[in-house]
Amino acid sequence: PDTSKLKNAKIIFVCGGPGSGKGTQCDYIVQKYGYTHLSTGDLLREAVQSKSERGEQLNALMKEGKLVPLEVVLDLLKDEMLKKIDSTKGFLIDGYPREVEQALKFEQQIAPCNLVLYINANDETMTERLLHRGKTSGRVDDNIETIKARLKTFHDATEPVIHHYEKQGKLAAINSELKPDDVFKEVQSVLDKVA
Ligand code: B4P
Repeated sequence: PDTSKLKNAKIIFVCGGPGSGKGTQCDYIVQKYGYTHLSTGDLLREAVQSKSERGEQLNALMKEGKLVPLEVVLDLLKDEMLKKIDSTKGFLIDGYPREVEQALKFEQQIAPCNLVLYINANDETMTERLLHRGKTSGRVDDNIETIKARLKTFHDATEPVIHHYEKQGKLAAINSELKPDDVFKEVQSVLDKVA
């Protein structure tokens, strides 16, 4: 698709480990600041619903706690951004980038990001939250084996993204060990300066 319309879009990436509270904080942010929330995890789960062969492959990767191919995620994001660009003040892109290559490709093909929120919790906290959610979520990846694999993927592939943006001075790290409301106070102190 022609993405030239997107090149001046305001873009906030929301990064963090599995279960760190990314989606949770995005819901709060949308309520207060009115950005368009795009969760790559949600977009992929919708793609899986289609029951296509492609969907089956994506589901298998998610079940293993691995990243799906970069082109798949980038195409989903482009399509959704183009649908919303005329009516939005900016995009909150949740769960992306998950590897440095995703960051580079996005910025080459779409636009540079303005800010990266790093929602930061430790492995024990993230594991507990996901196991708790797993009791009712029905998600293929909220079980102990997959959670371990997701944490490994996060440390190996996604932490370098954090350092990449820290070096560029675009990173805002948020302590996500607190209650959701208190985490959001920290998020607001960052966004009030830029939003
Ligand atoms: P995601 O859907 O992004 O899954 P997630 O990391 O668990 O985040 P989510 O937003 O659901 O949960 P949150 O932390 O808010 O990704 C799933 C899979 O999709 C990946 O493993 C990968 O395979 C694939 N994928 C996604 N994006 C990709 C990409 N860009 N490239 C390649 N592959 C990709 O919350 C978790 C739980 O914690 C909730 O139950 C919540 O209620 C609770 N919680 C949150 N904050 C809390 C707090 N402060 N205190 C207590 N509980 C809290």
